[in-house]
Amino acid sequence: MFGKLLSYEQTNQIITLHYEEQDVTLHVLTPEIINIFVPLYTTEHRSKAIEGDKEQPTPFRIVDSCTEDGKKNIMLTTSSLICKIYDDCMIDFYDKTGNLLCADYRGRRIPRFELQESFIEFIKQEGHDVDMAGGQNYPVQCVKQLDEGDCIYGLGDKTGVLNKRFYEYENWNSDIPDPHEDCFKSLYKSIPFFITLKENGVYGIFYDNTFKSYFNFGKENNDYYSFGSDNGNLDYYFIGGNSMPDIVENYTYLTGRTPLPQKWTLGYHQSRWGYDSEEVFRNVAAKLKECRIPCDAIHFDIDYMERYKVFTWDKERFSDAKTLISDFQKQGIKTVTIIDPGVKVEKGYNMYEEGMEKGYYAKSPDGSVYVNAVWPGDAVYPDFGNPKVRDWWGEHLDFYTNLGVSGIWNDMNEPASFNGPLPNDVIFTDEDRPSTHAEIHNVYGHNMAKATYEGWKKLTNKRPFVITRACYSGSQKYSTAWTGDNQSIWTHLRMAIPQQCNLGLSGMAFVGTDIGGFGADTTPELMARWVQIGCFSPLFRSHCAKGNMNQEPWLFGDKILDIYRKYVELRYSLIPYFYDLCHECEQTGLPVIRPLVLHYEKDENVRNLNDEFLVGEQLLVAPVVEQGAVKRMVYLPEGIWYDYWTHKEYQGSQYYLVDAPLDTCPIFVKAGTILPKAPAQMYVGELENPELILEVYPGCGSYTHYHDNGEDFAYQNGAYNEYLFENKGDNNLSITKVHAGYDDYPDIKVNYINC
Ligand code: MIG
Repeated sequence: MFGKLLSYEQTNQIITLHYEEQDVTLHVLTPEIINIFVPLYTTEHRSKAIEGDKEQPTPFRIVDSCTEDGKKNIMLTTSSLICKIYDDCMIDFYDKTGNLLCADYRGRRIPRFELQESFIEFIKQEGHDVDMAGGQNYPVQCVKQLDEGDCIYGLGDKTGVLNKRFYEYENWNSDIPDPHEDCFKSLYKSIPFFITLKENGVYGIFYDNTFKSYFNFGKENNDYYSFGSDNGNLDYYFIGGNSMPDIVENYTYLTGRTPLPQKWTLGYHQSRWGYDSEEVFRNVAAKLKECRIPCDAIHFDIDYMERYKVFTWDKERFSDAKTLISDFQKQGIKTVTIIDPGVKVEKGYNMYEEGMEKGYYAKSPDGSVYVNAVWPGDAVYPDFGNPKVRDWWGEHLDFYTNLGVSGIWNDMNEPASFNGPLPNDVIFTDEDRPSTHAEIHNVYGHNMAKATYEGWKKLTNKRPFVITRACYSGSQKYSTAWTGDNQSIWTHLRMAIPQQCNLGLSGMAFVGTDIGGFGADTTPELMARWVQIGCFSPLFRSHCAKGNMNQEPWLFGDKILDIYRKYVELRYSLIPYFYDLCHECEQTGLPVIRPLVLHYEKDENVRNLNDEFLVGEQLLVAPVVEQGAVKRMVYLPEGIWYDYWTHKEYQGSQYYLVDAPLDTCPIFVKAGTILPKAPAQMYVGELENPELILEVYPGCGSYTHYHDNGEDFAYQNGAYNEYLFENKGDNNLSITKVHAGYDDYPDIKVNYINC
């Protein structure tokens, strides 16, 4: 398809390769990021994920050379990468020492097996799903070599295990209420970014294509992996770096980082689909207080609306939403409301009428407004790819800000539809040109979240709190996310760990799962174990489905309530640490919840570790994810670790069998840790200016702590404090204020943990 490499031209940092059949451009963005662009669909990138110019002045050299058999090739060298370019657009990447990182696959593709058409038809009769394990060719495609030990991470919210090697996935945002199984190819999110960890090196690839895409990580054949799409450009970024954190940092440099959230968003959130009247909501809030469960937010699912019409509030079931919301505020509870994209077709309904008049809804190819159905019945789809539609939607959010709502939860934005899928040719806008559902589908949620974030920011001037179900690469700039409709089953508790870890590696740092499980009925034990994982998710929310058993923490007896409270309180005590991690994330893109492999990539024992995770670098959590288990095996990586509860010392690089009765989630603290904590509160901000408590563990280490008003953007103009704590061991801690711009703590208490 490309033919021989004839010549090349260089314009600044862009190299155009002239092949016999096709031009290809290489763009050196930084010493570690190189874009490969084959304009199969448009001449420009038109990225939704990358905003602004990411090119940094980068010196590099190009030399012509020849392969052994006399074929022309060229070699491009930056300070970190070497890139060799051959005929047929074969491009290989090496690190600066000449160690091969990633080579295009030259061999013939050999699927693991092939079945005859007749046999496929035959076994389908019983309902078997015939999975050919790849072997397909897509109009846009890239095939790269795999080495024996390569592990692959990332790709957003996909089901299954942490390491995606040997699995196959698709990016097509899908609303799937059925139990999410390991073999599912897609879920709600499309994040075409993955990290390949090799025995000797690491790299990332961000494949910026919004069409339906396919990833086969060696399932088809152990010697290669492939990614491709139904349409669009072959447009990918090769991302180098010295370590996995470098790759994440570079990827989030490109696609953006999760901005610092308001502090209260790190508190506990109570939700349930089915809370449907003022009385029910007031009771939930009262019960939380009565049971002494700290809480910062209650979520209002679709039942607050008048017949599921977005931007309305039912007046019969809620006498006065404004008073309810302000009463909650007084108790320290914020209101978060759901907003779906589908707008009810109804004469006289302002959102419908206005949007129709302005031409803001997606259209069928014949020019009529496209109608499908969601909760409100017949509904139309706002065309969020049009900047005017985003502004319009954003302005209307004043309906919510005027009532005192504090955050918006965007659901159903894959977009979901009840009357069959939206046809691929439904017309949407891509910024300044018409586009199709086929191209826009995977960024529909992204654009909705962007509209929500930007509108909310204008209206409130506070850091917007947005939650989205569907997203694309780069959505982390606008929104947090939850993992959608999980179920109250143990496999989904287990899945919560790799899923959140991979989302974090894929740039989505502020995520969480529905605690207790959304669909199906939970059990007391599952509830207790879920909160022990959930309290470490940035988005710490209990939620469940209408039609399933209620799962408020007080419904399972005192023992479970006490356990639940213990972990909510643990979370509240750790909010300064979580807030620091959010600050770090805004700087570096490193997530809050991290797989161990992120910091211990050389350690083979953690490359496939699915049931432990790190919170930042200091805490290691090894929750129980098996029904009935009261002990579990824990692997601790190199160094010395301390049991958070008992302070028992452990030597790392070893497996241990540890006790984990129902009220205990094994947590380990790295030696030398300085853990910033807050005094107990029923909600963030209950104490006006709480002291800071530092728990100092044996060993040496340093830690930077960040502090600001937790609300607005003043910190961007310097209104924050930063402290450097240095643990010199032997109960000797020094505190230096390295940036002064905000109120001092009334006190910084130092608690030496003597183990
Ligand atoms: O079709 O708004 O994932 O969290 O409670 C169900 C009702 C629609 C799906 C979301 C879930 C939410 C529910 N929604």
